[in-house]
Amino acid sequence: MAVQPYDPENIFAKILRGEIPCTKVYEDDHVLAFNDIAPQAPTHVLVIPKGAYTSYDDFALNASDAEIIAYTRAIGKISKEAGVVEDGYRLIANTREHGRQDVPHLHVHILGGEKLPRMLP
Ligand code: IU
Repeated sequence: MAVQPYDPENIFAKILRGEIPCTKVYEDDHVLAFNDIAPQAPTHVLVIPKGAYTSYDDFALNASDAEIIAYTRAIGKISKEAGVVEDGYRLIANTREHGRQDVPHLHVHILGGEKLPRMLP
């Protein structure tokens, strides 16, 4: 299937533009993080880059080094601030159709706060 271009009307683009509210937990020049509206664990935060990247591969291949460092570092900081680091947590980046990505703006889920169900692989 062809890779879709970035859709500026996706819900996370609207959140970034302030058109839709979110419960913000972190923001810097390159990154925004907010609580998932349908949490799947006691801690469920979504971390998104501010740049217009559809998915993990788009970001990893096209973002600047500064954006990649900021995003990686922010995920570390947010996990620590959320208090999940000591007991452990899960990072998920559902990617495109087979990965069941619903919102076409890169987001990493941080899940923790309880022992999560085992998942494949
Ligand atoms: P996915 O990996 O694309 O399937 O994850 C999308 C997530 O975005 C999912 O967990 C939703 O609950 C979440 N979400 C949200 O936090 N706010 C919204 O307005 C919408 C979806 I639409």
